[in-house]
Amino acid sequence: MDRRPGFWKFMSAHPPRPPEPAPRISTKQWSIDDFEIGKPLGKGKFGRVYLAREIKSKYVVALKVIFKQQIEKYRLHHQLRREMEIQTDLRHPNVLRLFGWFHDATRIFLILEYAHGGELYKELSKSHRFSERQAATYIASLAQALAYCHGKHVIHRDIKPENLLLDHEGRLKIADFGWSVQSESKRRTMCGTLDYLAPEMVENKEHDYSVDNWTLGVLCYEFLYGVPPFEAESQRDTFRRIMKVDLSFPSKPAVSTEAKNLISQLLVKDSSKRLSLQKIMEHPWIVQNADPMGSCSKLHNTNPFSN
Ligand code: AK3
Repeated sequence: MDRRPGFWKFMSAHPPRPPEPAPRISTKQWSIDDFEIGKPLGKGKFGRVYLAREIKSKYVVALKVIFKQQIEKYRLHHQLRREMEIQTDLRHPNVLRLFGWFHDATRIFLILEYAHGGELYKELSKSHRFSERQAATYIASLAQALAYCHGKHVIHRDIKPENLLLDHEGRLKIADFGWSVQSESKRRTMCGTLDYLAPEMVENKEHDYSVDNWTLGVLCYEFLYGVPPFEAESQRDTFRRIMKVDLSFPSKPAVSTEAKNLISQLLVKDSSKRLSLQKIMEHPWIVQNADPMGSCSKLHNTNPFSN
């Protein structure tokens, strides 16, 4: 019970207030002087990411620094602008927030939600592979985030472990919408790893939302086996393996039949026959293994009464 004087008078005079809106950081003109810069969090494409704190509010963020020279060299202005426009509109617990951006003479700064758990990719290389519970929880979180994005006509197109972050409770956040598009598909030029790309993407054909569903199959496989399914010595061989959907399940590590069933229904050449995001969330392997709270880190199980 609130005992502040005038509280009840206040309550009866006003209808219940709507929930507090998310901080509208993006409306202000920010500059580097508004932030204290902390430790580097990572080295990404075209720049570094730092832990930072907005001085006035003490709000902790991640600040990505991108060099304008690099953007100019690779002619990526439009792509970067598109990322900022797309991501500013996305609000989902499993999508890393982009709060705003600013620039100086040489650099562009992205003000991003800070993911305390860091890169999922590091967790994966540390433990080599995830438990079925962990894998199912991540796939369920990804399916929910992608369902939200697809509902807003956004295709991410670059889902891979390096672009997945974890928050302080081990919940997955999709990051880096640098390759994403809104509604109608656009062709892309190739660079970097092919491992996570669907056949229609490696062939540079028309593609739609279901490229992200394919990638969920690749990730699910990698989470459970520790290596992506079409890995090969050369890019050419990976290309061939993707085109043939040359999929095999090694006998070890032992993976449940249900998990293999889900993977097989996602790594399907005909994009219209891939399991929908809704069906992924209803799949028995997900239903039986995924933590509905979306976190399954060891960090999270600190309650002395659990178990
Ligand atoms: C914790 N790490 C697009 C282009 C060129 C938050 C760059 C943590 C982190 C964290 C981008 C990004 C990113 C999110 C994750 C940053 F379009 N969005 S990077 C590592 N640890 N917490 N964030 N890392 C383009 F021109 F091609 C260059 C981008 N975009 O980098 N976006």
